[in-house]
Amino acid sequence: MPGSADTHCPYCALQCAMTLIPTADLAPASAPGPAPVSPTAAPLLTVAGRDFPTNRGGLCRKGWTSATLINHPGRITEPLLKGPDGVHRPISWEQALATAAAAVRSTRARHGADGVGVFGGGGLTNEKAYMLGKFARLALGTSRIDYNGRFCMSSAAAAGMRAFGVDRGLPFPLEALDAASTIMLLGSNVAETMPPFVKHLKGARDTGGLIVVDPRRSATADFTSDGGGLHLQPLPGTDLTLLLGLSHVVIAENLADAAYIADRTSGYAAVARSVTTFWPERVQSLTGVPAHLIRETARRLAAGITRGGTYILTGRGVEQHVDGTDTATAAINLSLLLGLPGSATSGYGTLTGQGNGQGGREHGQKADQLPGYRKITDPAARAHVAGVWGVPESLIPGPGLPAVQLLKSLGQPGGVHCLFVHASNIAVASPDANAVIAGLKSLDFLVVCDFFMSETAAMANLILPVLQWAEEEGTLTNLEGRVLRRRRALTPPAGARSELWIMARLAEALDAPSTYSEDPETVFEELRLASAGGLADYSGISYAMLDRGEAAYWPYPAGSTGTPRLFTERFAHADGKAVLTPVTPRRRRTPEATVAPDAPGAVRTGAASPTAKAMTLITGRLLEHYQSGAQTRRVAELLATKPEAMLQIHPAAAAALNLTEGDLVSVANERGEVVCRAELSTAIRPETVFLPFHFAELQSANRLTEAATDPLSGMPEFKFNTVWVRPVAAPQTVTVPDMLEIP
Ligand SMILES: Nc1nc2c(c(=O)[nH]1)N[C@H]1C(S)=C(S)[C@@H](COP(=O)(O)OP(=O)(O)OC[C@H]3O[C@@H](n4cnc5c(=O)[nH]c(N)nc54)[C@H](O)[C@@H]3O)O[C@H]1N2
Ligand SMILES: Nc1nc2c(c(=O)[nH]1)N[C@H]1C(S)=C(S)[C@@H](COP(=O)(O)OP(=O)(O)OC[C@H]3O[C@@H](n4cnc5c(=O)[nH]c(N)nc54)[C@H](O)[C@@H]3O)O[C@H]1N2
Ligand code: SF4
Ligand SMILES: [Mo]
Repeated sequence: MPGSADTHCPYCALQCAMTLIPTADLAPASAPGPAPVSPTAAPLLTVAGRDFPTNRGGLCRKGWTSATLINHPGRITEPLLKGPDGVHRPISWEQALATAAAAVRSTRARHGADGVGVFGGGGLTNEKAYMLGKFARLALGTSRIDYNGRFCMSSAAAAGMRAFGVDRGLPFPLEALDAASTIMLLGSNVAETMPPFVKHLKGARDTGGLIVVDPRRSATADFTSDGGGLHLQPLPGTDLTLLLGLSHVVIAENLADAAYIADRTSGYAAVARSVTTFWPERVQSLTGVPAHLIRETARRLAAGITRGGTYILTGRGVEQHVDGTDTATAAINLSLLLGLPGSATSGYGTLTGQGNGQGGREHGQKADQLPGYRKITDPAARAHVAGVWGVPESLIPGPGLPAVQLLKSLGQPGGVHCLFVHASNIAVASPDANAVIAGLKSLDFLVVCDFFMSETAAMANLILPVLQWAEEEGTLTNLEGRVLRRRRALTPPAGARSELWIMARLAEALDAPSTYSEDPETVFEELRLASAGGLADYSGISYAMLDRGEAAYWPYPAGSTGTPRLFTERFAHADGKAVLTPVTPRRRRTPEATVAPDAPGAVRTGAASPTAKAMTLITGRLLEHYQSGAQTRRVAELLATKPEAMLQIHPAAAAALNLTEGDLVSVANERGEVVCRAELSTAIRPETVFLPFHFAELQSANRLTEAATDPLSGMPEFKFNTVWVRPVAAPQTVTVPDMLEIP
């Protein structure tokens, strides 16, 4: 049995370092420090924070309680096949693999190879994400693979590629923030989404240099009151306009770095022209942010550069919009005007979300991508990867469909009819979730790899039980672009299998070309070769050097020492310059303009009720829950603290609806309805309401979100939707399912 292991948290991209100690190895008195784990069964592991530059020994509640999921009573430990009666029953692995292979063959025969689809996840290790891309293209022969990172990092990635020629979320180590005097966070609530990250804001916070842009006074925005920082509270979806206003002031007040712009960028003239009409008073009228705060922000950003450094960071609040790429581009343009990217003490970055949100977007689970962040349409990239795989280049399919389009194609003519899902709970996390659920129901066959009965797994014809983080070896790439080792502390349950094993066995059953190792280190060695020469080059990284504790920031070509800080000399475009691209806001809808209360189907129940109020819905996260909640809703301690979704609403809006704290509300639009309790708070703008997306069924925020997408990135609109809010009379309509009771 493996012993204690130095590894990293199973959840977010901060990848806090932790040590896992098998409980059996611990004498009762020797537990190192407090590990407030409250299990439903006796825990098999004790979690201890471990010192590391990003988390400095700290973990959030999710990390501390993560081990309770290892031997959770709801853990799936045998393959399950759904019978004609809709009941899942255990079958052997031999039967499971034969059933999956037969489903693939039958769909292929009826609909062609593109009738089979794969949906991956940014939580998968580099090895699994790499193998999933290869498995889809060679073993299934399909182009139809994409993943949940499309909902997460795609807009920031597209903007980074356009401006810098490369997409690494933070092009500098996180510790660089410590010395900065000025940090602007746009649409990011790190106090709840990466609590140990907050340590790195301390310097800026203490000196009044923290600037937070969020329509809510989030826990992070609250920090700005400490030392005289700024909280800008724009109307949701108006960040692009606000950023143009900031660039306008930077140029108008001669705060731009002219020498840097001349040496290191192209496209200045067009960008300067594009911001001329965005003077602060006009921007105030469009965004709701006072003109004097816009001027003050621009001045502070510029002044901070020589006082320790200025950083501009974006999160999902500005990126998860149909204009998310342009908004991220506007943030990059502002940074470039100020001369931040590539400076030794200042910078621009985006905060990657999922555990392997960075590495998971580099090695081929994206619809248009081959390993090493290569384009699948690039003949040289195809030839290189075909060489590594030992197959003719013609066997590699072309680009597939981005996630939202892939999900829209489920069960449609020419679409996907048999789907494999790895590491995503799409029935809860996708925009317009009711439509996605209908699509999943219309499939010929759904295979879900998971260790819990997620809402998506519950719909599957076949569930294949996989390993949890503490049971597997591999690598993940954190939000800094640093490659980390995940290490095994426990022997997995007898019936669970690694995804590498599953893909290897299925490839065999499908007579696939090339090789599919089930050993993570062997797969990593292949990934190194496949990534060599690409943008995300891992060829100089090995398990051995990671195990010696060496820091590995990509690009890390063989023979180099890696790249902690990017752009110090040049950007990744051919001429070495960063590209300034002019962007302009497209007209946005107002709540009142979109859905009339009496429009057919506008609101499922009580649409024409005089008490219904049109409001803007934004969605996001709570500290206690992770993503679709498939994991954290099963942690007793977390569920006890946040057992249900609550609609955050301003007291003035609530008063107009005759709502008081804890009242039931219906939140609805033409796509669906959520019923939950109201939480009155002056932290939110009066025309806006907020819902977390961690809950399912009648509390699933994605029943309301729109599947419209950003034309450049494919990002859906998660953070600007129109809803009708009204009180609900009958309290018994809301029951919170007790996840711990679910088998
Ligand atoms: N507790 C917890 N932590 C997590 C996760 C989790 O599910 N739970 N998930 C991880 C992942 S995958 C990700 S991607 C990250 C996400 O981390 P964040 O980006 O910090 O998370 P969100 O809560 O989605 O959005 C951040 C803020 O954006 C604001 N916002 C909404 N609309 C707008 C807008 O139009 N403009 C502006 N300026 N702000 C807006 C919201 O009010 C919210 O406070 O978190 C990671 N960490
Ligand atoms: N309304 C709204 N919707 C959103 C967002 C939002 O802000 N608002 N944010 C979006 C963002 S940023 C993201 S990242 C997505 C995330 O949403 P999802 O893609 O649903 O992410 P998770 O809930 O983490 O789902 C992971 C599933 O995979 C399982 N799992 C974990 N590790 C593994 C593994 O190694 N292998 C396998 N096979 N399974 C594993 C878990 O048990 C869980 O069921 O949600 C998006 N949806
Ligand atoms: S901040 Fe993220 S990585 Fe750190 S303990 Fe919490 S969930 Fe885990
Ligand atoms: Mo994410």
